[in-house]
Amino acid sequence: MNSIHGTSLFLPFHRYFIRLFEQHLQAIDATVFLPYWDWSRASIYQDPQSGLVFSSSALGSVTALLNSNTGYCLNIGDGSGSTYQLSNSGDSNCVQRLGGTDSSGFYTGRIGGPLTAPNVIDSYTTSASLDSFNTYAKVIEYIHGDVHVKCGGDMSHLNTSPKDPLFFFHHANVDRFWSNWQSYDNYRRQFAYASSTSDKLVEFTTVTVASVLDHQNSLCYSYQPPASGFEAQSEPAQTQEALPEEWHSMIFSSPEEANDILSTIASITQSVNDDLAANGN
Ligand SMILES: [Cu+2]
Repeated sequence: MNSIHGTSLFLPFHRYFIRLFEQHLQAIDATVFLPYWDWSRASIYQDPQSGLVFSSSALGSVTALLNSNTGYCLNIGDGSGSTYQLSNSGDSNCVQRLGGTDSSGFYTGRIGGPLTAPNVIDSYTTSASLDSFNTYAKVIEYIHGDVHVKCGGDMSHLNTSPKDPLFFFHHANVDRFWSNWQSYDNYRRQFAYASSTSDKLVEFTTVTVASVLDHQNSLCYSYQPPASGFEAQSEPAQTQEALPEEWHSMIFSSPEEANDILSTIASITQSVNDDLAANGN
């Protein structure tokens, strides 16, 4: 796992992983597609726990319900009124989600924190300081880690997060942001990468980075823009809370790199706020 996180493979690996998941779903029902969970908009427009994603007919509640027999176990819906408790084939534990346990997270209506508001995410796409693949990938990986942590339970740990189906919705959104970054300067960024594009995607031993850089033509999918009513709204950016050590040390290979990336985030935060102030907001 650690050859994926904190390396250039983070974005390409997860792109292939979520597409593979979607293909498995489509083998059962060809009309199914993997939705993205746009936590940047969700955090502004709705109390996340009352949103569609976290309903009993969809991906279950923010905090798994306590059952006296099973403990805190996540129940998800099938859209027709039935719910299922998710268990793991690998162990006897049920899947856990404990988003509500972080009082600064879900219940204040901020999933990834104000740093992830739509205008701030857009600024990651357009900022000259994130023009290199490596810097962009590190910033997005850091931000994405906060969403994992705020979801709590299995989502908050590296080795268990894919047990929660929310993982795939979350990573579809991360992948969409990368796609936006790529298409912002297609000529230079479509095939931009920080290492050799003939590198393999670790567990997917025959799949190269090169084969996933153009998702539209190579993997046959694209993203629809957010539905109307969910247009981006400009919000002041705030300083990111520090990630727990588990995530911090996984993403950054050295204190110098952590300093570089966190100060890049801080300077973008500053310029987003300067722009807002200049525009009278
Ligand atoms: Cu992740």
